Amino acid sequence: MNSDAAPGPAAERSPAAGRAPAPPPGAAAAPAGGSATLITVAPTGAESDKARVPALPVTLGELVTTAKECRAAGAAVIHVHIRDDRARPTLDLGALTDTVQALRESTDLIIQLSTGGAVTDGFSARLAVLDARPDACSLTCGTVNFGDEVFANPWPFIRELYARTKELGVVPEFELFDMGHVATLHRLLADLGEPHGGHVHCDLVMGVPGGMPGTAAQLVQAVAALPPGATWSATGIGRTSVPVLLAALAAGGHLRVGMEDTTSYARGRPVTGNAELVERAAALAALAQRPPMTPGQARALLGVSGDR
Ligand code: KMH
Ligand code: ZN
Repeated sequence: MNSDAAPGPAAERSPAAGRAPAPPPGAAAAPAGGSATLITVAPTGAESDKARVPALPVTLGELVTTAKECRAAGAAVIHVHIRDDRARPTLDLGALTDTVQALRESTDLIIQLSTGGAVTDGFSARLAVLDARPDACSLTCGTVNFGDEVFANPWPFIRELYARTKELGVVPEFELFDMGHVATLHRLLADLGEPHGGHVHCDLVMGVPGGMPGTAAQLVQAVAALPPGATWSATGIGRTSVPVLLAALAAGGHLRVGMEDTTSYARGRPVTGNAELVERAAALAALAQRPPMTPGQARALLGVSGDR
């Protein structure tokens, strides 16, 4: 969805830096980032067309190169969608497994596979993504209008996917496109308990046409509604990318950037590669006195074990 318009310095605190103390229920969340910022890169997505966005990484080679560049620029997590040999989105399990292996061999990034896929993907294929044995996965907490399409996430699917993450030891990141998704996250945790890894981390996906707007006021409202002790990242789609990034830093959150979410660096200036989006995020995080987290620090924050 894109509606446009040197490894990070080590954090100054312990590897657990970035995990927030639990605020009382209902209170505005305490700063979620400690002294370091978790940067996730989402390099590809399922929506942009390679013919229109030539810099989009769609082959395994392009993805590995992008991953290394983004790691060097300050990313700690990579959110992965893959494409087939005609650059169309695919959830082919063999290709996903090869991708996890290749990324694991070439970087120390936390590998988070998308279980959202494309709006056309069925539930069984989306569940099967976990069989590629990533470190982590996205888990969207509700259905949302998605431009002219619908991104379907009914409760029974959410519940089954979450249960499967716990069985397989995959750390979920809860994707929240709307305030109703926050309510569903509370319901999910009440029903099935804490995630694998023992820590709740969310990503506010803002500015999707049909979801919550990418504004500072909306971000503050969403953060205040998160479960106590949760950490969070935010990403703004399209032209909301920079405002959401700045609001997230100001509110103590973490960041997701990448060509899945925006293909314009600035008005009229296409992104030339994912690394420049990570570089900008890392520079702004450093300016905010919260430099990028290393993957090792991110593993400690998120509860991702390093032994897969
Ligand atoms: N491509 C969107 C329909 C996710 O990765 O989990 C869904 C998406 C969310 O990108
Ligand atoms: Zn995605």
